[in-house]
Amino acid sequence: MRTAFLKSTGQTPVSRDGELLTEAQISSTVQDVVASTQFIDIHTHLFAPAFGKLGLWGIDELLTYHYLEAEFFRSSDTKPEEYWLLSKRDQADAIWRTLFIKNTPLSEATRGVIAVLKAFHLPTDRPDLVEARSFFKAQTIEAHIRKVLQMAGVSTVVMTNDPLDPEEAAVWLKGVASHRQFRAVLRLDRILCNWPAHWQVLAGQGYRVDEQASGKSPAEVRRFLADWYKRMQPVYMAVSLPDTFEFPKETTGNRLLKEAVLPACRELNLPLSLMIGVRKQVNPSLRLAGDAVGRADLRALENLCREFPTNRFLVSILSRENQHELCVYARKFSNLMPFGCWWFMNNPSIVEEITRERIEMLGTSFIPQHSDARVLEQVIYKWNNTRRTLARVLSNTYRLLSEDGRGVTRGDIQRDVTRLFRSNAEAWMDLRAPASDAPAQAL
Ligand code: RAT
Ligand code: ZN
Repeated sequence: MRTAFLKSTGQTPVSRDGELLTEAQISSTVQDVVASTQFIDIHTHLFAPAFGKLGLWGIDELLTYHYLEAEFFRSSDTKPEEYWLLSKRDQADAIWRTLFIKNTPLSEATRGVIAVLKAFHLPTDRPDLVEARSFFKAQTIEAHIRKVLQMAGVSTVVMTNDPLDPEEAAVWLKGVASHRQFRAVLRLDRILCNWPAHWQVLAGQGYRVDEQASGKSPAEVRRFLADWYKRMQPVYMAVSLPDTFEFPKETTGNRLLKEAVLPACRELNLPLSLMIGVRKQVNPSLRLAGDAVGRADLRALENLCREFPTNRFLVSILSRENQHELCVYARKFSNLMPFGCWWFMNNPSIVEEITRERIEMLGTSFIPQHSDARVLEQVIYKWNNTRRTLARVLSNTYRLLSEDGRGVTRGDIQRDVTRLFRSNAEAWMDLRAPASDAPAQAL
């Protein structure tokens, strides 16, 4: 069927797969395609089962997510120092009572817990968590992971792997079997943002580095990254940077960025993810929930994209005020890939605004979302929310396109959704399953 506009101009549609959709069909087709396409989740804090206790899942972890802890302290008389003394189970009970029973769970993060409970047919309004706890206790992790990823419509999740985290490094050093659905990322925060506190760990492992990152240090950090590349087979390297990040500026972090990380990314053909705009620990008593946001000067990003045209930068920005500039820079530099609506940006109203803006300025040449899930089951609600918002934004965009004179087919919609949620990531990262499931070599 052709659109009214095409009929009225007498224009012959170009030959493309499928019939042109009417306005009424556009929205149902978009919903269908968005629901049936398997997405790649390019940034999470989840772990493959081989990492044991590092991988968080279940009701107590869902309720003690730091997004909920921040909300809890606003509605409870419990002081952070009292809360941290409680067991995880007691913390979860306190949050459930405060945010879900004494108050209506209206916020994005609280609604997320409700959506997860509903997805598993668990009660959403009981005063206690007995049923939910016994459900999660009965799950075995491997099968549960498969089921949850399938429910979320996600084929592959990208982890966040810190080689300087002692607990995590110990697992890698033992040798980890690769997992079909979990890919690694080499996270560099400790190296690039707090070198003075961490250089000795590298020195202790035989890398000839010093506190000033002088002399051979950058070359030795490159050797360290190459060694960890062999262990992790990461799909990119990543760092989260403060709102005050400047480049170029003579700092230890920038020297290591320029002389170690960027050359290593070029040699290994890996993109570098820059997540810019965090203001760490504005309220340390809240621990992980104590970070905030600041507007960044994106000229630092401009300088990096221009000075290092053979490096590729995957970029997410924390401040709403920076989002438009990010789109403008992406129009200037094809080695810049905007991704996701990160952390404080991951609310439906803001996701809608940012995604609309990105489509208007970049078409499909960006990656709209990642889940940032820290607790396995969060992928269910986070991706459900993304699909809901995306379907609205895309339907509206296709309706406008159709009105403007270019009818759309299901094939067009499928190609676009696949590009947004799969092919852009695949083109930037090698996401093919590692060759064998044999344990990675312990180096
Ligand atoms: O969104 C979060 O959970 C934050 O705490 C951060 O972990 C952030 O996503 C990051 O990767 O630094
Ligand atoms: Zn994250």
